[in-house]
Amino acid sequence: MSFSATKFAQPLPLNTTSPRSNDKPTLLKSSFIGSTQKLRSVPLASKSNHSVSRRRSVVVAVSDVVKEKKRHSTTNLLITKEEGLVLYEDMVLGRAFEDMCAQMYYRGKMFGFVHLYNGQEAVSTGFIKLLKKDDCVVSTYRDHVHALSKGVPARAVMSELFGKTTGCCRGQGGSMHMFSKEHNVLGGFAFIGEGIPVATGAAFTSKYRREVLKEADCDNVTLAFFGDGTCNNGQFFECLNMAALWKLPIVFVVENNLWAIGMSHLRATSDPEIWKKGPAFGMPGVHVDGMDVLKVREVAKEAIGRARRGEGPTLVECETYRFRGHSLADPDELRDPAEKARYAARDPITALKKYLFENKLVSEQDSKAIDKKIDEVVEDAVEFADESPLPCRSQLLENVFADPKGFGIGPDGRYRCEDPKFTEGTAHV
Ligand SMILES: Cc1ncc(C[n+]2csc(CCOP(=O)(O)OP(=O)(O)O)c2C)c(N)n1
Ligand SMILES: [Mg+2]
Repeated sequence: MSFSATKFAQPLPLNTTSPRSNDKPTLLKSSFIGSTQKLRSVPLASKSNHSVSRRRSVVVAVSDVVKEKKRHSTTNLLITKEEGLVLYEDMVLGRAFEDMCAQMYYRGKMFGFVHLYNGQEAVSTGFIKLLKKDDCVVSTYRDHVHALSKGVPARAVMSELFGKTTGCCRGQGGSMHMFSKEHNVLGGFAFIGEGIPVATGAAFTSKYRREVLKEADCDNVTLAFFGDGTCNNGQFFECLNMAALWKLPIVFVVENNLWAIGMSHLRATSDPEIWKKGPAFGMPGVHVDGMDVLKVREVAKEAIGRARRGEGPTLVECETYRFRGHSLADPDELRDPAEKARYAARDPITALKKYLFENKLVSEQDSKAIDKKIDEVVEDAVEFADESPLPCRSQLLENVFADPKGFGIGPDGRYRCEDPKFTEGTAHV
């Protein structure tokens, strides 16, 4: 099975023409992202057009990928018990960790903006749990759970949020800047789209090592996670172009949660079906139900496999939803309660649990044991973070490139911050 096989149908007609003034937009009935709004589209180009058929060959409907997999499977199951337990544990960790963050934030333990991932767990788990240690992950400001899925310990993530020296960035990054060289988490990024070129560069590094430096065993893959709002940013298009041009081992994972802060995706984007932008650059574009970890995982397997085999990048649009406001400072009053309720009913953790129980892969006892273990992990992370020391004041000057006032490393090799003017007019440190 491959994304490039022509037998897979596309979910909606591929829009290959630009709107002409006399072309009346047509309304396409679509269940796209569960919205009640209808998508606007333009008339299709002629079917005989060569480039249209070439592009169509790289577009896949995920439901067909999953059906195909089921057809070839003797057990009809998409996962083993062991795999099911790993997925469930990772998703429960993500949810419990974020719920605890909310509590700690409101108790004043964290500073700055904190963006939670509740509702989107199937995307992080479905993709990242398939990675090898040397593979890279690049995230956004909604990054705690990506870091956890990639193996950064809960203690290190919580301490980072508390601004403590034991955090994965020694307390200097905070919520939006999770980074771990050891785990190849190349950062959370506060500016939207900023991580995409970093991820493209990481993928370029893998290819360079394999093809130029002749490191034959270097088959590392990079996953770039970002949101729907970010797909209207130029860096997204520039990187799709470079990745396709150089056949880089990267997967662009769009977490389409329908909203960019308070801006609806359908209002902000000329063509809201983001997956279509892959074929426009000559790479497969896939749309998947991001509330279903098993579907995400099937698509992720194929996309990561393609990248690892040197077949190039894939764009995957995961239809998902965030269960909380944009950040913990957002009262979340803009979104329609009915929309929220509709997605709450599709909670990805509840859905996985149902699948595991119905197929007798996991017992209620197994799942309760995992819930208890995760509660302990999260409690322990909070205690650890709370008891950890704050960084010393001089740490502020570390990793600062420019040193216009003569601060920084002194002749004795130590950091200097003794000038009293340093803190004048700024926060007390
Ligand atoms: C370059 C840049 N422009 C604007 C912002 C302000 N901003 C912060 S979050 C956000 C919305 C992003 O939405 P989306 O990509 O859908 O991600 P989500 O928050 O839904 O995960 C914007 C515009 C920013 N952080 N960076
Ligand atoms: Mg969004």
